[in-house]
Amino acid sequence: MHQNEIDVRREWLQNHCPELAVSTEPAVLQSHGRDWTRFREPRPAAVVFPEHVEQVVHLVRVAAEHGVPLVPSGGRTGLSGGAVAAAGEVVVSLDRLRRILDFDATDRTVTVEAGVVTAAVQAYAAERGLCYPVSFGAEGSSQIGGNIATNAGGLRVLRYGLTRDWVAGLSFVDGRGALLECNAGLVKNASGFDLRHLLIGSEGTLGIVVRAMLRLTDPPPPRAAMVLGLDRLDALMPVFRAAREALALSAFEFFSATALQRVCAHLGCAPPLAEACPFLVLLEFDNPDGEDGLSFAAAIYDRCVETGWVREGVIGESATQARALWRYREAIPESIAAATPYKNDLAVRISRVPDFLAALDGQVAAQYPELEVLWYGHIGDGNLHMNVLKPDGMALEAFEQACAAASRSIYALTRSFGGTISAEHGIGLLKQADLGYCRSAAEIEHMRGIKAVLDPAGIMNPGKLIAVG
Ligand code: S2G
Ligand code: ZN
Repeated sequence: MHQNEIDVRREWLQNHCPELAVSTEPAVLQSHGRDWTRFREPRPAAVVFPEHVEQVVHLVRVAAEHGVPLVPSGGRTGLSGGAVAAAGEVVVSLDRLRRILDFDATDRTVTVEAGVVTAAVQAYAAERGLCYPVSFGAEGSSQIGGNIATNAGGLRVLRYGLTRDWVAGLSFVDGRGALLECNAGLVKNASGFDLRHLLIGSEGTLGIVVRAMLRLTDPPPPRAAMVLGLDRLDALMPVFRAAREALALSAFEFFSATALQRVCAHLGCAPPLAEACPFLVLLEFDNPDGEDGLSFAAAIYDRCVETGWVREGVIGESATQARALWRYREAIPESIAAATPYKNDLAVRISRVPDFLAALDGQVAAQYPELEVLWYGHIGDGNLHMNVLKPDGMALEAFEQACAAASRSIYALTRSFGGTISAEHGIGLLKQADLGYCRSAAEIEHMRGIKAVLDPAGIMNPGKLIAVG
């Protein structure tokens, strides 16, 4: 978009939304015009900071009248370019919609505005003897509105499911500027389509989530964690099945030795095991009985070693020890960020993981012979993060093109296993052209139809998730 068009859009904002806080500072355009992806240069016309829901309603109403594209922006921790504004759009930051509006101990719900940070909800629940259990590395900066827009999953989906499972109600502004309240905390409500679940995972393309009523649950019992070293990928699922049969698992994570090397270099720490095993598993489980309860874990460990699935392992019995073990897994994204990773976020049914991993391993070696590939992810959910690291000397555009080309065959393989090309990071901008690898033409046509109803002017996060027209 040319500068004079951007200037016209800024003037439009000033004339139609004079009460709205607006920034056109280059630093703000840069920081708020993107998420964690680095493959597109942000170039929004402006960033607005509504302080009340009514301001969002008015902005969307006039934007729909004048065809002004809007990009909702939360914690900007997205990983598929869903919050990138690269074409003169107006970024709608939810940063200032940060109120905790209500708590009900009987319903066990907390009602928050969309800009409330995930970790703030977790702390608020804990102060009241409850727990908001959706947890992931970015929780200290991600916002509830963005978590809902991408149906964020994270580290304990195995036990608690996804954000979708914890939204008792939500309010959103649709593409015409209408404010809709969905479900309002009812446990049962058999009164037709549940629009709440349309908005969850819609990546800002159907409307802007402005409030949410979140379910809370009992705090977890004391937990312990184990890191196990494996020599072979095909040992992964037998270990998972053995652990799940004997322990009350809350997480079952996997990462490769190369990922661990990056973490140890980044944190300046020693690895968790004496020997360098090619694959590692971190599992977390309820351990209410402390030292006495570890006999089950020890028995599982012994069985896995005897069968040759596991070479060695370490247990973190206390909360502090378990946290130290978690750090090896949680620190992977930050440890590789400087290498501009190209992220594949794949998932297949859990039962298909062994064959899928074996097929993928071979294909990746063929597709990326010269590139460093890291594997990690939530194997307990069938979700695998395969990150390709950009070599220092390689230009970003050439790197992205090489990875995107290789991704097509990886997506085709994923499709052949009935899997998805985006397990939790969303489709956003970066995978929009590849949606057909995991959704049928008929589904995509209906998705377009739903968008046409909720966003008839096509101003909601255009170019993300589904190509319109
Ligand atoms: C994970 C977080 C983001 C990333 O660590 O499970 O979903 O960089 C990811 O992959
Ligand atoms: Zn993940």
